[in-house]
Amino acid sequence: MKTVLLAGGLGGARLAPALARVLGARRLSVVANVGDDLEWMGLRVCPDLDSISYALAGLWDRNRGWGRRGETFRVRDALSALGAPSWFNVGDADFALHLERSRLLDSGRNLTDATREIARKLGVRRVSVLPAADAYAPTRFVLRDGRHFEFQEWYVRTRARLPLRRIILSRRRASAAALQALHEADAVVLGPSNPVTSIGAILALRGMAAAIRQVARRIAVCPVVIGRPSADPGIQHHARARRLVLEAEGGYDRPASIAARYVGLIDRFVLDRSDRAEAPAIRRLGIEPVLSDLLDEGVLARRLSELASE
Ligand code: FO1
Repeated sequence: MKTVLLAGGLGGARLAPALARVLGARRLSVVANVGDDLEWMGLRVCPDLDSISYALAGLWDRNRGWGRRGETFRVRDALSALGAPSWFNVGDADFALHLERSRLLDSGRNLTDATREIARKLGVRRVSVLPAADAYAPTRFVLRDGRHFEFQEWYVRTRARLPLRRIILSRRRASAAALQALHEADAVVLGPSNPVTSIGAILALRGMAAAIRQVARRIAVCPVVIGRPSADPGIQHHARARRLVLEAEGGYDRPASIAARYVGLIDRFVLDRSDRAEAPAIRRLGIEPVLSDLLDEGVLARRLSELASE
């Protein structure tokens, strides 16, 4: 039994280690969004790939929701003192990873190979972490005031405060390794990540949707639990981004509205028990609603493992 998890940074970093424990690491491949990638100080930064690799290696800063635990920011501070841009906070050890990835890419390796090498050095055991695309494929935004921003400029620099008019997802080719993993999979899980800028950015890549439709069991996990907003300010920023992104797409930050984006692609949609009132609307979409506990990754991973093998 092989399972592929499609995911963004936060949702992927939380769920992937639990899923690896339940399924067995060899049986899991994680395809990470690359729409959040940016060029920073001449280096290629891949936040979602890195969050997932750090989490699988036990290095992820879960409280902050990105980067490594115990980071220092001396390079950022020194750059800032020199007058360099400093709105994107890259930690010192994280900087080292971006330097090494950029060196591997400059030496002719593709992002799939560079990611594999780095994950192995970080101590990721057996789980394959695969970029959704090898090409640079950033998500772009048209703001309501007409300005154009790349993902991180809007998300971090403005803290997702400016309303969006349009979201432009890259149509570059999906990576050969991601397509191959889907080809060999018995189940695919669309993770609890932003349905447009994380999962949608993966689905928009050429070849991806067709590869997913060929997998026997296709499951999505809802990224939202209604009425349980987190007290964590970092997460509020994340939730605001999701609301503005869905608004720009004419949708709502609710389970049934998110499930509607996946019609024709998935058979089952896992949502939190407390949102059971949404289940009939999901069933009317032709998708089977499955209730679980979305705030407990262990419980969720066990439920997903059952669904993947049923
Ligand atoms: N998120 C922030 O809110 N502020 C930051 O300064 C920031 C820096 C950063 C550096 C490296 C990295 O891998 C991620 C970083 N993130 C930061 C997180 C990132 O913007 C988002 O969490 C993801 O792109 C969303 O999935």
